Amino acid sequence: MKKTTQLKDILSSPKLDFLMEAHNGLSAKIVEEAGFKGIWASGLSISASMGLRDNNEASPTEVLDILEYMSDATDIPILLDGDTGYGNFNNARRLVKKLEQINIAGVCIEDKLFPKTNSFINGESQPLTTIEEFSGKIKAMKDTQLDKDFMVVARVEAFIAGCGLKEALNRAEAYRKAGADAILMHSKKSSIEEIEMFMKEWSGRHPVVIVPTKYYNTPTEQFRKLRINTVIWANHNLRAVVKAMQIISKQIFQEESLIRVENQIVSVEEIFRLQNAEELQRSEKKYLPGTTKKGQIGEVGD
Ligand code: SPV
Ligand code: MG
Repeated sequence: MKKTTQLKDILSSPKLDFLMEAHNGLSAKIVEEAGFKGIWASGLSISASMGLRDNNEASPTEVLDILEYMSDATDIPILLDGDTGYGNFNNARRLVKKLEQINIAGVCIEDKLFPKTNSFINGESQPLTTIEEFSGKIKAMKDTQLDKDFMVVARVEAFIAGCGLKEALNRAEAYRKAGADAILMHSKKSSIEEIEMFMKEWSGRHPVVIVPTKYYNTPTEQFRKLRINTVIWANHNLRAVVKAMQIISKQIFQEESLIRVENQIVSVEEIFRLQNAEELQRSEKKYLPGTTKKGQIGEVGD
């Protein structure tokens, strides 16, 4: 099945599904191997892994380069966190064109201003764009896609900006009418109360995606009860890897030795496996006969 169709199934099926964050080719592969049906290419994680802030400091081209590695490394669909679409409708529709070329299944855009700020920073200064401007952007993106199953998800930042339920509902409805394939309703509350209020009023009129980073204490069963379609675990691989690297760097620095470290980390062979090094060895036998003798190019593990 095409990646776009797979993502469409994830987003629109009434059964709760999950997207897991990845930020490069390796983490994308790890997400796929863990069993997830789809990947969230997080703006926060991709920018952080570049050593940049989540303020559109990375150019669209730089993000597209990372996405291409992620797409090539995996067979499951990727939903890009496309921030605001990197500008107005014109930038956003060009983004769709480029994403389709590298087999990215969909993009989520948020109704803020370019350059964006991460939703969990400076809550008071998260200016929203107008409903009209954002609706035009969604329409332009949907009109541009060549594959009918390419997904455009509209992210409502009304709660993040401190606007109430009425504004959140108005915006979600306008974006649904503009052609968005799903609504991502974001909240930075530590409880699910805003999402719960929204879901009650929304009453299943279009698929809903949530990002429970701040209300992580909510049992998943509650998401099912509220009839949420998709949950994004948005930044947990980045945070896991930061913790692991901080611990190991500190330990090696302090101990000036690898003796106690080796059994805390994966083997070099595991890295080769993730890189599919074995495939290259097999291909060399087929395409470069007589050149895989010990000591020559193509030997893995020496
Ligand atoms: C991201 O992962 O970059 C997101 C989700 O946009 S959040 O950071 O939770 O707003
Ligand atoms: Mg983001």
